[in-house]
Amino acid sequence: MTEAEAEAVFSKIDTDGNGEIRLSELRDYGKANGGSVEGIKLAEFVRGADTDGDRRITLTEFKQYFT
Ligand SMILES: [Ca+2]
Ligand SMILES: [Ca+2]
Repeated sequence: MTEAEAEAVFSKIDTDGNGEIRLSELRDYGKANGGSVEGIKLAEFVRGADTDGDRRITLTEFKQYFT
C-alpha cells in the first residue's frame, strides 16, 4: 500500500491517537475485522511489524511493514 494508505490504516487502529499501536488496540481492531489486519493475522502482524520487540507498533514500524 502507499504511505498515505498505511497512515490512514494506522490512525484507524490507534484509537487513542498516541502514535503507537498497543496490543489491546490491535485486538479491538481485529475483533471488528475477523482477527486480521488488512488480511494478515494479528499474531503474524505483530511478529513481523514490531521490529524492536517492545510489543508496540509505531507509525514508523507500521509503514516499514506495509510499504
Ligand atoms: Ca495507541
Ligand atoms: Ca515496536
